[in-house]
Amino acid sequence: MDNNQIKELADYVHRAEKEKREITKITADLYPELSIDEGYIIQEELIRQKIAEGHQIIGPKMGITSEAKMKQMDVDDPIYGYVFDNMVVEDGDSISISDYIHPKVEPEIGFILARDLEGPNVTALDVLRATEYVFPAIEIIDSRYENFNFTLPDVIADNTSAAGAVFGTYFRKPDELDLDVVGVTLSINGEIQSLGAGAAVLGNPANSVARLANMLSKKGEKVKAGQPILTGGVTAAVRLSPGDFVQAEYGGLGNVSFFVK
Ligand code: 0L1
Ligand code: MG
Repeated sequence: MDNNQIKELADYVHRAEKEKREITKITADLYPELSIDEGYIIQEELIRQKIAEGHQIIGPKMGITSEAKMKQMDVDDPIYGYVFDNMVVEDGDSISISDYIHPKVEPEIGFILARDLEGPNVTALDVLRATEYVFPAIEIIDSRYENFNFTLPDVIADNTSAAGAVFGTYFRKPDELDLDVVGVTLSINGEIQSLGAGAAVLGNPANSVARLANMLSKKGEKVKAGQPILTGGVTAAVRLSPGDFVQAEYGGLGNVSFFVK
């Protein structure tokens, strides 16, 4: 893949995001041989384009972190992308469905580190020792591809479907909770739509941060202190509709909610 192709494919996904328009996945016919490494090269170009347009990275996010999703996509590794400043939704605020294509939500456990973590060989214990706070969050995912139909390299190129993040404000030290048994319910208009526990995220969300540090180390990068990190969906994602009141309730880690107009 040459530089022109990288730019064209990043632009293809970026324009779909800006125009809130579904596109056919890259591997359908534009570039069927797209590899995982090339997916990340396109993601990096997409990130460069966003930064050039004045947007800022808020923090990293992990995706495909449940056994079920990994099996479904036949992969051994989770994937990562980035939440940008224009994706952040205040807890309790409203979003407009017209700002998205076909959004879904998933409750996640967030981390903020007190110090940078650099792989390889970072463990969950290293993560817990380096963690300042954990907090509740909801991620809004909105694949730019038709019907969320993609291969792993496609979704990596599309910044792992990142579209929104609602960061809760209930902060806890990691030793105040057993993160693997923190229960979460995701309700829409008061009815539970999906539920799970922290262990759904690679056994423990701290493992997700460790995997992120180890994957980033291959590019000479690290997980930075102070950035909110989304560790991956604790439950299955649920599709949004106008009029929805979305609430994630966590055992011992507070609530996060927002409205859909
Ligand atoms: O955050 C996630 O787990 C989403 C990763 C991409 C897969 C999807 O869009 O369903
Ligand atoms: Mg997610």
